[in-house]
Amino acid sequence: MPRSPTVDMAGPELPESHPRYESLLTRHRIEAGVESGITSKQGLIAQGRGEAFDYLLGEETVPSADEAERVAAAHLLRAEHPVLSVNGNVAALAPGEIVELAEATGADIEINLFNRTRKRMERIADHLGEHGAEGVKGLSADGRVPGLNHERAKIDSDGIGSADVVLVPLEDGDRAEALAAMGKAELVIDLNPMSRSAQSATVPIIDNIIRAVPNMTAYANDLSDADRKELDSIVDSFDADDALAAAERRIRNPPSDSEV
Ligand code: PTJ
Repeated sequence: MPRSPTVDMAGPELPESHPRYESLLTRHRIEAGVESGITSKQGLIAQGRGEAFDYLLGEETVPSADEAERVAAAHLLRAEHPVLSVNGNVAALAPGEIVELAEATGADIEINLFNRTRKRMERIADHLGEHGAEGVKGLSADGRVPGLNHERAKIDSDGIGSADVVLVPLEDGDRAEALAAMGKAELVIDLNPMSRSAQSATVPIIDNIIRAVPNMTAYANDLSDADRKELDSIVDSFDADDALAAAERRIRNPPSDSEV
């Protein structure tokens, strides 16, 4: 069963009973992120795109996404060097949740921005630090993703550069494809099952980041005693095309009220 997200940064006067509580809370976090220089203005547009798909998915973690989140947790646990990539939207929406996932899986956290400025990088690093992150990577940028000519190509050689498994939430398609070409297993969180990032992922997670990350952490904790054989079998049983098709089916055929 999917777990509810922890909501520790409630917006102004937002009663939890409000039917659109989660959606309004998410908007509030993005707005606050833009105001504090963490999230880019383009992040507002990305948020709107995501919301439209979330609405179509019923604003809940559908069973295929729940399965993908368990599989992603297994990938992170068996990785030699897992890294969680963070951009301005991720930092605003789920900073504490990312830190908890890193702790549960032994992953590094690396900031990677499309609209990269030194100031934003530092603000995001400070913000993650306030949520308990240590040793956040991304600032040295001594490595490159081959085949990309924008700021997202900049990576740390001891971070994403040497990672075998990378979580890339709210990614753009170019970089997702380039990281896949580097041979990394990519866990992509994206509400749009038709996006290039989701399509090129080893594990596409078609869910809202604010639900997906806490659920992955819960699964990582459940699986903390699992041996390599069990983790391998969880990973091997997953079919990315099936997961994408299931999400698309759900969008095209929402359950009727009587089935919910
Ligand atoms: O902080 P920066 O400078 O690195 O910029 C980050 C953004 C997000 C602005 C940049 O990567 C961008 O423009 O992204 P796109 O191309 O708009 O893609 C964002 C994808 O994330 C879209 O497919 C959305 O459907 C999806 N998305 C948006 N909000 C969420 C989401 N997926 C999961 N959870 C969300 N809350």
